[in-house]
Amino acid sequence: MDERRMTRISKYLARHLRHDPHRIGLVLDPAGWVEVDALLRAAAEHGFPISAGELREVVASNDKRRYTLEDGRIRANQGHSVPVDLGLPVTEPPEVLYHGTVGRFLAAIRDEGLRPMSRHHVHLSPDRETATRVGSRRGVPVVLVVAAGPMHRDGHPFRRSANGVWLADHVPPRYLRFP
Ligand code: HQG
Repeated sequence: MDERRMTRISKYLARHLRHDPHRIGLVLDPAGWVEVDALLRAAAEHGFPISAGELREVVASNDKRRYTLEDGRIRANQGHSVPVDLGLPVTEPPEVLYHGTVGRFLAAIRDEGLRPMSRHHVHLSPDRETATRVGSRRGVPVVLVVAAGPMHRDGHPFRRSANGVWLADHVPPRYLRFP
């Protein structure tokens, strides 16, 4: 499959497994899973046929391992805006994590810290390179350093998604270091 087709399928999955399952008549279970058969049927009925082989290939070779396929079901590993409980355990984070953003958000972030905005969690990266990539989606990236160790010891829960993204409910400004 060529790169463009892969990206199109991945974006289609993100839209319907994270944000808008109802658009194609899908219902996610409380943990975000849907039967693969139901997904493929719904996609075909709504003008975007995907073969089972293509789905497997997209899941297996996705650059960020965005999806998990198991026991005939599929779900997005993170990034939902619809309410789902991924059932991820609270986990001790590394001392330092990173968040990639852009200059125009800095004033608000200094003021109120990092907020989940339209997602369920604030997304934090384990390394600077990843955070830089995340920030670059919106413009010239600015990487903030998050004092995850102290935050954890102060009782803030951290979780890690199946693809290595660290998730927090909110990062108060005192745990952030700005460049
Ligand atoms: C910013 C992609 C104003 C925040 C990536 C970000 C990631 C604030 C934007 C994943 C703010 C939200 C998530 C505040 C945070 N005031 N702006 N108080 N607090 N922001 O897309 O972290 O390709 O929801 O800095 O790789 O950019 O979808 O979050 O710029 O892992 O798999 O508000 O999305 O993964 O944007 O990206 P997002 P994000 P996928």
